Amino acid sequence: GKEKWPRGEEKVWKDAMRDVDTEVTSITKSFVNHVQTSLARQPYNLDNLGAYQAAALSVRDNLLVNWNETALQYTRKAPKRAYYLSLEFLMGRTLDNALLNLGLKDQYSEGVKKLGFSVEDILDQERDAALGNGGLGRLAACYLDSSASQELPVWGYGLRYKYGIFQQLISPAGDQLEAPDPWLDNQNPWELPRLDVSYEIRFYGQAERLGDGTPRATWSGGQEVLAVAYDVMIPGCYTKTTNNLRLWESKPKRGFDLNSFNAGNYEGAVEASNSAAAITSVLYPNDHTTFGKELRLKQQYFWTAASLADILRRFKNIGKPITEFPDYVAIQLNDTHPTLAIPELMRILIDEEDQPWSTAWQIVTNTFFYTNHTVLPEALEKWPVPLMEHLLPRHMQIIYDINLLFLQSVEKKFPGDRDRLGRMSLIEEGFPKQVRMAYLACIGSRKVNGVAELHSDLVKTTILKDFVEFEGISKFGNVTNGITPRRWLDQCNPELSSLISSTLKVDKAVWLKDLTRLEALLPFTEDEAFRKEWAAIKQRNKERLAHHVQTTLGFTINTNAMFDVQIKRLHEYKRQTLNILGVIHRYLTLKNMSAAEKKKVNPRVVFFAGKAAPAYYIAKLTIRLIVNVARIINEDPDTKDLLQLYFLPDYSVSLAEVLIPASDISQHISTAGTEASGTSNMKCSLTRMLVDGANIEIAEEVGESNVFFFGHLTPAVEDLRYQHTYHPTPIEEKCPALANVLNQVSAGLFGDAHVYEPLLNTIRQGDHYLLSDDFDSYIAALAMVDEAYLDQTEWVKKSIRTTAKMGKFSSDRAINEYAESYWNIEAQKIA
Ligand code: NBG
Repeated sequence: GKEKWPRGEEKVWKDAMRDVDTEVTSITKSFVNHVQTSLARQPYNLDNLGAYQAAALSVRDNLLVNWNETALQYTRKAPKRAYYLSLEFLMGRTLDNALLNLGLKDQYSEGVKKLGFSVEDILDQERDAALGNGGLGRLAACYLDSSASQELPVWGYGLRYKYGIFQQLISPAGDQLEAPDPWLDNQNPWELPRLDVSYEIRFYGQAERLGDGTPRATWSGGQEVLAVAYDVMIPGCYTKTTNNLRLWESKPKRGFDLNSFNAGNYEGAVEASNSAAAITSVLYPNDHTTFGKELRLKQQYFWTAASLADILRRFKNIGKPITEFPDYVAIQLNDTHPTLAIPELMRILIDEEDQPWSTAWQIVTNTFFYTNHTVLPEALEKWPVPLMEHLLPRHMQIIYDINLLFLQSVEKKFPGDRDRLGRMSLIEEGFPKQVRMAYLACIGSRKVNGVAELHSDLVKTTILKDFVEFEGISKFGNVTNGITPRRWLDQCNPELSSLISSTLKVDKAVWLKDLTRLEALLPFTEDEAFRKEWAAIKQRNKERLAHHVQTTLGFTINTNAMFDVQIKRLHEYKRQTLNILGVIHRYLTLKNMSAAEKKKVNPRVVFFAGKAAPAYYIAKLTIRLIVNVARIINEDPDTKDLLQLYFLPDYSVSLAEVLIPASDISQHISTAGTEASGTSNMKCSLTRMLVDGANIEIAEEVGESNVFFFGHLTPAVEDLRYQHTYHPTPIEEKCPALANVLNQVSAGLFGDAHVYEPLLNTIRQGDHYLLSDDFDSYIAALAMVDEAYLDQTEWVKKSIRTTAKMGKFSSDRAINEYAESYWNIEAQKIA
């Protein structure tokens, strides 16, 4: 039939348009006003997308007031500020988060309902801002939320990629396919283009030392590109403080070259403008690998140079001498990606501010802080010297100068230790020579930290060992990662959030900003009614996920089963392969069971989600194996009631928000010592496994009986690898159960007999990630999980206890550690 127009109550629409104050709240007024003016649409003919845009613009008006007041106050009071430089900000959706932080969710839900919309439908229209690969980018987003919520003067600086992380599709054969993510196509109501804030950024050209007894040089020629600012408001939770995330877009300096255009060379004319725009066109979809691509280096310099120019201009407005820069500015380097900020600030101080070398170096080394996010060797950034000399000739000179002085001081402390000089040099010998960015970041920073206790210890004892010996241990610290409880509890699990508030009789405004208050839940583990409600919420969250999968993929999921999730980037070190081989083992075991034995088995649904880097062949093969195993076992009448398996395509922040609250158990099963911290372990906050990253600290907090550990510990890993290389034992001997699983795959039980050989061979030969060492113990741990799940009372108690003890893992705790022990900044009350 014909749809009724307008949706909702006609009187509310009319009153809002005529601006009379009857039942109409200011919310419906501003909503309808945006429909008519900003969107230029007829209010009677509005779809969900239009409604989302109107709601977003209306909420944005609220944020703008706070954002302006915050900026004004920072300018007036000129406190020391911190800047978080990150090449990735994995923000996800904004509307729900903004509504909750402003405390306006209920009013908006009611307002849009009167106009004929459901707030859930509206929220669902928003596209994720997916300007990141995984944990590193999501951590940056959590830290922005926490900075604003803790009223800290922190700004983020990043790039405004036209295309975020690719959309993942699964082909009929089960392969990952990548499609572009044109997230800006529907316009982005959350960004404010600041055409008035722009800087010229130079590439290539010539650097010439003045040779006048000063360290100064000139840098000229080459290509000049414009960096234009786009601002994104970052609202704190129940506070006026609304900070800023400034993202740079690249533009050609002048439209295009008119001379070539007039001479009929249209293509030549637009070429230069294309190459300028290309810099911020796409996020590189790799984590934990570097490729030495010129465009990536361009991104890094473009972004750090624009950000530093902006920070410097703001500092200069205070009118203090440049030597006081570190008293007003702390700059956090999120991994090595922004390390060029170090030689860039040196260049500005020396060539433009005319400072002596030692003063400049003093300023630099008091301004920067460096966080390392991985010890995997393939992830440590190195840039070829010839590329650096070509693209950034002046910076390469400065790096050589830094290196010379640095090695002289090393030589002084360790005379004659040539090996040490070679190991510590910023330049790695070879063809070509390469600049070691982690070393540059380390010596150019005031402090260096890792992201979990275990990881920070590994940083100090492995990759930066020589630097600890040279600079002293006090420069090296740890800040264990955290996650924001606003998004990862209140927003994604609203029922649990209200149960917590009503049980504790504490407003969520309080406990969401002091997560240690969850400890007061502990006594309620003994309260049966509370436990029932806790379990019922989990059940409804599982049904919500099942509904999502049914409507998007058409699969029917058994919601009476245990939900077991592994959701994160695909990577060998994260061992999704161990998990899928474990699933096959379970399948084979079930196939051999009698009907009576099967009766005792608790059904399990295993979910995988995650993207693989497009060039990461083995990770993509793992996806293909998961998809094809799923096809066989989900159809097998012998087992399908007891075991289901799904690969959910296109993992994203918003998919995580549906998956995480529905999980009974989550797998964090990286080889010991390889996962720096992990943050999905905190998000899933129930039962997790293995002794890596922050899992150990989680177990310390929640109690070992609430997690399931297995496998070898970090100190054993090197020995085991040595054994693999020099005394290999055939898998048949070492681990018959695993050998059987591998043979079944090889024999074609899941189709494509030959296709998986390269994946299986990573285990048969070398087995760098120690699957054959840990498989038996992994299977035993899974059996313990099954066992524990049978006692539902105790299981729910475990779940409550775990949540109650998660206080430490709030990103508020983490950001306060950075603020106090690293940046030395203080909270600012915005009146
Ligand atoms: C990742 C680690 C994770 C960690 C996040 C955030 C990189 C280079 N590192 O373990 O692998 O949780 O950083 O610190 O992406």
